[in-house]
Amino acid sequence: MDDSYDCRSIRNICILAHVDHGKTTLADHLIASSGGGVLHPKQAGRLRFMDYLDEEQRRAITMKSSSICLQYKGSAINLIDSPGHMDFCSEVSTASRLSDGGLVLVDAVEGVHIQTHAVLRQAWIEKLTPCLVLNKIDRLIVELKLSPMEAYNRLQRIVHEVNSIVSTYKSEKYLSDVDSILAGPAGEVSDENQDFIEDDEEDTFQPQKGNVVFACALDGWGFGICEFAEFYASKLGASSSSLQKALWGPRYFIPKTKMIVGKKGLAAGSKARPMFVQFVLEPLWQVYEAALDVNGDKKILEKLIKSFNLSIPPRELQNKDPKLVLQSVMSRWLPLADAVLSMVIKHMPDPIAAQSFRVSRLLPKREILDNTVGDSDVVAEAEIVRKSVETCDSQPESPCVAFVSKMFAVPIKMLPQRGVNGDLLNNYTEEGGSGDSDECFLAFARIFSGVLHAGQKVFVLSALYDPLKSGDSVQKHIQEAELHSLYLMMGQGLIPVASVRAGNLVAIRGLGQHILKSATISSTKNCWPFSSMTFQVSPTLKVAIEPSDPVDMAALMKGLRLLNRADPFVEVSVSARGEHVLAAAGEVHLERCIKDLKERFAKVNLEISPPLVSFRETIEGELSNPFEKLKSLTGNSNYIERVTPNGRCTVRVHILKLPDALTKLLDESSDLLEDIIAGKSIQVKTMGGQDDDNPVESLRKRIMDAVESEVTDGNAEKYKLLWENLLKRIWALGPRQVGPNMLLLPETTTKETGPSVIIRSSPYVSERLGFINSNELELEINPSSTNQQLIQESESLRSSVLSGFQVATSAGPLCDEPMWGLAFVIEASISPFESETEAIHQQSQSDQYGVFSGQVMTAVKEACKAALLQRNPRIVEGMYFCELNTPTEYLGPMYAVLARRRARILKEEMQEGSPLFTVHAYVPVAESFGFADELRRWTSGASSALLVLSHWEALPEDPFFVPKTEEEKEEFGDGSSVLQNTARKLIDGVRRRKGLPVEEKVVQHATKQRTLARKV
Ligand SMILES: Nc1nc2c(ncn2[C@@H]2O[C@H](COP(=O)(O)OP(=O)(O)OP(=O)(O)O)[C@@H](O)[C@H]2O)c(=O)[nH]1
Ligand SMILES: [Mg+2]
Repeated sequence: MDDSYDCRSIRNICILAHVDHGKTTLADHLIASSGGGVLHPKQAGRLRFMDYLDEEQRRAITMKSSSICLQYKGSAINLIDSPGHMDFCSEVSTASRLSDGGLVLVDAVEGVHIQTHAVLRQAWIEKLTPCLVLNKIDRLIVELKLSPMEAYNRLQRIVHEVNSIVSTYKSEKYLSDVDSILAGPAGEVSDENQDFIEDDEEDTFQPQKGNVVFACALDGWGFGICEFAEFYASKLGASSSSLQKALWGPRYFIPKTKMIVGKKGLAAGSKARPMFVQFVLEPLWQVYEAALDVNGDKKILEKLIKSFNLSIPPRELQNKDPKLVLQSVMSRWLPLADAVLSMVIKHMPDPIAAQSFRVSRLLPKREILDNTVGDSDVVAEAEIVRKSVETCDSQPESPCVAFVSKMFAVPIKMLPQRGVNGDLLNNYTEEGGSGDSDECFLAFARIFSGVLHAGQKVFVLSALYDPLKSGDSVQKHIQEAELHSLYLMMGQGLIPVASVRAGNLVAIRGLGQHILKSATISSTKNCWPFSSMTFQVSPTLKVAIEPSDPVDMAALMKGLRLLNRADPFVEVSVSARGEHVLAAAGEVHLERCIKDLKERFAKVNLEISPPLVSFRETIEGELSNPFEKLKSLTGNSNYIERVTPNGRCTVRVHILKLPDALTKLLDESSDLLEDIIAGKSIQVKTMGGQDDDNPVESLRKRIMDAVESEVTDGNAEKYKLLWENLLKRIWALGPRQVGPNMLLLPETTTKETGPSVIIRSSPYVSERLGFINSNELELEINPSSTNQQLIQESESLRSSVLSGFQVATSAGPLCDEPMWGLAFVIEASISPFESETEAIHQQSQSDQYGVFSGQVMTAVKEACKAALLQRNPRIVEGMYFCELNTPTEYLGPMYAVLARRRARILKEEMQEGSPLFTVHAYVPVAESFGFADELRRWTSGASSALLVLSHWEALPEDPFFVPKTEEEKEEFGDGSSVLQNTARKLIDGVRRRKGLPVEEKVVQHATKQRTLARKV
């Protein structure tokens, strides 16, 4: 083993940015500068080396993250280029998990965009150390023709905006990226308060500290403030460190006194420009003018070449194309790779420093409160493993731990033909089971501790593995595997290596059968799995797929299996109706998946259904006075009643719409809620760093805030009290235990009528969330009844009530879609048998109506569904937040496209200093398919749109409003006389797709309805 191994000289970094801001172009220059003949400097910026897939080159966007190992001045830099397109945002998660630092790029002309928010957030979540690269500075000069002063203001604004975004993440102010965008442009700064911005010590990105580079990746130049500070130090007679502080912000140079002063030090009416403008931007602008302007003063170039002693071949200087001349001068004067890589080495941590900082995110400390499980040896060893991850221990004898952030498929013929020792390999031999495929699966991984060897036997731990538990339930989360070979990644190229030490990235072959998407690899069983990665969105675009020729079904299924493994984000499932459903992040992603399926994995022709859009069902919100509705919930009227066929159980259901903010909160916190409800955070507590806050407490506070956000009138106090009472009665959430619907217990004061007994439970969820503390909990369940047998029976029926609620909330009455934002108070009371004989008779009854527990479940389900129908049902649809950039002349066609898609415009704004208009809008998911294409067609490709899933929104329309409509009219109505009922159309669409009867409903009285069913 190489003894000169120096972990301190390694940097693991990724490039993150909005789509098209120049990541892959920047990567080209970094690769070219590291030599080794991988990429000739002449091709840098044009080849887009890391976009090696055909589809990436064709579309000119990156679709996956891939890594390359670079050498720079004695350091080894593992660089990961990530995609910026929303559809591939999962690749940003996988890239940032394996990196310690993130180069965040922002296009100086376009400024901060949706994905900029998203990548900053990802970097924050994964505890990366970020540095900023303001790219495409050339566009400010050549395209926008800004003056140096205007350019400075713009750059300063971008830096400020990026800083504000990071600070909102620090303060955890926003739940989602869309929230933070909607909160308004953080960077709105007027000239007067620019002094204020400059001096904020808390800012993450500060050019004067050296973690911001100004660049033009296309032409290969870039610089940080320090490059200029050093150059001017001797000229201005100041130290380079004091210059470095002065070259950004409102600092001015007074030539007479050779003093640097702030704004106050300027004489009144002084025309002095900030030093950054005077000493950095103006010379740049001069060089550009000299080179590109036909009448430009060519002497300036000569002077520059001389004073910086640049060696430029005369052939290049005499080139007829002024752009090429400029490029060869600029890239030698301010070489991009030097500026960026020296910043990386100086400001980004090596693996040892990084892992000690990131360990609280990667492997949170587990505090075992329950001493009855596991034994102390296991705990002690797991702690040793954690320590060695924390210190990035690369000794061969220390435990070996690696994390696989994704699996990727490589055609077998692309694998290296020769092994580490130059021996010829037969690549087709192993991979047990998948020998019939031409694809080989490699794991994209990072070693966090110890040394990984080819041929080593390791344990593969899934995220659910718990070293303290044994038995079958845990066995399925741990597997043994033998690593076949290890490769260093050079973009597409793979170099076989015998072993890899902690702190490095590696591609591993031999885990294809063991890992689906991500996993922890460890040399010991006594290791906790790494915490799961977070993804910005979930795959929402679903289609059903079938082979054109039914004979190919087996090939399709195998193809889907391979695709599911090869793409970290795709979801493959089989629907209740037996269709194979593929869920992708968006249209571009879906298109690539289908192409991969057809050409690589299944190799058969496929039929793709139109997108399957999901909806939610709810009731009309209480617009005017939520308080009144809330009161009625506790009253004795306004309920739906269902009785079991055997007459022994009466179910009464009250329904209430939750405040929107609460629904949103419950929906977005589902992961946390799942842990809390499963009791995880009680047994296993995370410690250290920012995780110190008690998550339960902060969630509880946010729930209260969400509830209070709804009231505006004078009843606030009463309303709050009522809610406090309700929040103490949460028995369960649904569907699937964590959804945004609540099952509330009847009030404790609710009395049984006669000898019957109400099925009650403890308010389990309230208890977990801490709305009710354990001594309050000792409520006497069913105090009034003395019939022990009946009480026992009621206890055994609890799960029936729960399942009834879960089933009802997972498929509502409108079109079998999940319910949304509803609370149900379910009062199910059972009465005793009237006589002994009846009890005996029960056996035969159970034959007639099914078992009693089943009857109760059905009654609860039916009552919940009926309650929804009775109370002004509404359909809820998913909304995309859409950001469009359009040149002014195409505004007309753009608005036309938006109008056809039922879009709601939120903001329209001219981008300062550019001919582009930025429009923010909400577009319903149901209307979004083909949106980007249509927009491109109508605006000749000038307008671009990015969609992010934003929120759920109820259509205000009553789906049953139109009393009698012929179906044709609904479908093809001209919209002149009969108003198109969109809600109804959506519901019928889903019902038809699901094969449910499409009904003509006439609601005459809220409680009475007539149903004319007609099968379509
Ligand atoms: N004018 C100018 N154009 C640039 C600069 N850097 C990149 N570009 C252009 O911007 C476009 C996008 O560049 P890419 O490097 O593919 O962008 P990306 O960020 O990798 O894009 P995705 O990976 O798809 O998110 C290309 O046409 C580049 O030539 C620059 O500094 N100035
Ligand atoms: Mg790219």
